[in-house]
Amino acid sequence: MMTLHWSPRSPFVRKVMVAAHELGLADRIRTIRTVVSMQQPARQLLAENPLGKIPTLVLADGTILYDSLVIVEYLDHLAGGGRLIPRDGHARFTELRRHALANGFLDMLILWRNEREKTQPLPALLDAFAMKSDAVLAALEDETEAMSQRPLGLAQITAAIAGAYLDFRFPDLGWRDRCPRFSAWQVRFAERPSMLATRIEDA
Ligand SMILES: N[C@@H](CCC(=O)N[C@@H](CS)C(=O)NCC(=O)O)C(=O)O
Repeated sequence: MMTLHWSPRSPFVRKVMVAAHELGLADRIRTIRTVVSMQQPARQLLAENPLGKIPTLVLADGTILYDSLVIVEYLDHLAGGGRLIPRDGHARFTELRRHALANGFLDMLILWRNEREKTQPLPALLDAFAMKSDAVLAALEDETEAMSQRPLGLAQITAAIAGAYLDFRFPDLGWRDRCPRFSAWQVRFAERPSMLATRIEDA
């Protein structure tokens, strides 16, 4: 049995859990609720992951894995390899680059949310986040068709989770009206059992 430091709100944890469901490995993962905050690092977690972040996965033999990309690579390897991240060639690097786009978007959304919740957010930073977010959404809209023609993979999982995270934390952004193709694709993807089983919630 593997143990995953988990929270129902983290999009990175969700990425790992969606991958586990898609690979048929979810029942080999025990989740433990781990509360993290940038302002108050969780002491116990630091012993396992010095970065103090979730997801962090502890294997049966005590081996510790982070971050979410490494954990998904490991799960994919357990499931035979090359299933969510193609093994080689152009397909592999396109998958990883698209994952980096959606994952970098999530990293940025977390920083953006922190900034805008401050009593005195830096206007230049808020403008920069808005500008980059527009550019990422335009790229996702542009790439939706090509991405959706690929077999299920980590890029699709991460992009769909980013869309759901926008609904959850940035309902004011109006991304669905601005990205009709990405939005329609995301709605369909969100119906997968792996997505339904891992819905993000404020709990
Ligand atoms: N690059 C990391 C990002 C993980 C991450 O930022 N997790 C957040 C929760 S959504 C966290 O643990 N934050 C606590 C902190 O930054 O101290 C990954 O892909 O796993």
